[in-house]
Amino acid sequence: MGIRRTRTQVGIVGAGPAGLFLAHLLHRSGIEAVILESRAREEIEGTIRAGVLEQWTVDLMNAMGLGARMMREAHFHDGFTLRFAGESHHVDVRDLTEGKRVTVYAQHEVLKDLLAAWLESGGRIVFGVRDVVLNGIESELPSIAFRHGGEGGGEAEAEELHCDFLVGCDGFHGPSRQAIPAGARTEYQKVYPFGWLGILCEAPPSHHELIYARHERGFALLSTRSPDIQRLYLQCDPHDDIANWSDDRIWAELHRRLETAAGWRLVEGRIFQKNIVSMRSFVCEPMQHGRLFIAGDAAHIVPPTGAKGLNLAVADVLVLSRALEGHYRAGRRDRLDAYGATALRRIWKAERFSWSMTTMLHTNPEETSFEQRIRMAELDYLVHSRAALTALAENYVGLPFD
Ligand code: RFL
Ligand code: PHB
Repeated sequence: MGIRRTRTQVGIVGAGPAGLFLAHLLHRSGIEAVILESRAREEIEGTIRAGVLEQWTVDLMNAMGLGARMMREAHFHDGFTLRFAGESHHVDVRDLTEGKRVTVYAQHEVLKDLLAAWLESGGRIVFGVRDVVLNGIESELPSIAFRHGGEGGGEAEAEELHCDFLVGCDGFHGPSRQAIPAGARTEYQKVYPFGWLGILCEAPPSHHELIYARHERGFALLSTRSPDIQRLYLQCDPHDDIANWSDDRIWAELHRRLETAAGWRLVEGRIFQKNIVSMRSFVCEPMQHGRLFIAGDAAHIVPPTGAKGLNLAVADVLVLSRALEGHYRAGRRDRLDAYGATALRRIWKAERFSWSMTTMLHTNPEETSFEQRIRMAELDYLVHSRAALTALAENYVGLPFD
């Protein structure tokens, strides 16, 4: 069978937050985009990842007309709790940032809303693509070759999507970043010697806001998903096998790390999902090569302690959509040329914040006892200084765009 040749203005690889927000932003500006996604829709909508949205991400979803379900079902918190040395300290984010709030709305719920709206608007998305190859990125005529279909025994179809521009929104393991020649990119990386064990359980909330806890046995985080489902994390060995973690062991560890001198109690419930993720900080520079741009986790990774990854992916594509708009509406190339440099200024600040939250709140077997004392002093200073708390809150809800 021959190759089917199709055409669009912007070809997007990946239907995560970066790819879907970009497609919608372009559509609003009258720019045509096609999304190619390797997974099935059900898999995307069932993958549990991020939970916290920055205030401007919420505002953007509303401005795009995509926020109705979020406004009904999300949890809006005025702040969060920092817990260490058996004591709780409330960080009043709303007060410290002149009214901004912490929104807890799961990433897969955001994706469900964006996918439904994309299909409803008649947008094209191909699920289950394979053998994706980016061609001609240094030329004026780039294209994406891929195969799709054939699952039910039918014949797989080979297609070549010709585009003006290609955008790699295919996450950390996708092929787009690798399409930038190795000699043309620099990768900055830090791998942490710990990971997070995450659980979902059937339980009512133990607290009305998130709790980030530092304990000598390691970090723990209490988050939420719904009035009946809670999300919790605990620091563990990134190479540990989840089979080593019985439900009893997980609860014992969470109780120890989250308990307070004042007798606060964690509510238990049936655990129905558990997994271990490793943690890294990573940035690839530049974020463009010829007619290829990369965005979101394809270009950078943050450890989840600062709740920045999804928000940063959306920030990248907001910058990129404005640059593409400048190109199509006014024939301007300058904003496209500046895309990476503009996005990287925000990215490095989020990298700094995520790294600092991570090092402050985790116990690191590679740190000396001197450094551990410094971490405690850092926390003690933070919760007693309005200036330091303001800086924390400002970063947590999302820095302003400049
Ligand atoms: P994604 O979400 O990884 O999406 C990439 C998509 O590309 C597809 N793909 C391909 N498609 C076609 N062809 C190929 N060859 C392809 N290869 C891959 C994939 O199937 C996928 O659908 O990247 P994107 O869009 O850049 O979004 C990034 C975010 O998903 C990520 O940064 C966040 O989940 C990080 N994160 C958090 N971010 C926050 O803002 N707030 C949080 O509270 C938060 N908590 C978290 C997190 C990440 C976590 N994990 C699991 C690492 C908590 C955790 C535990
Ligand atoms: C989550 O609810 O999944 C979550 C919340 C806060 C974080 C990371 C993840 O910092």
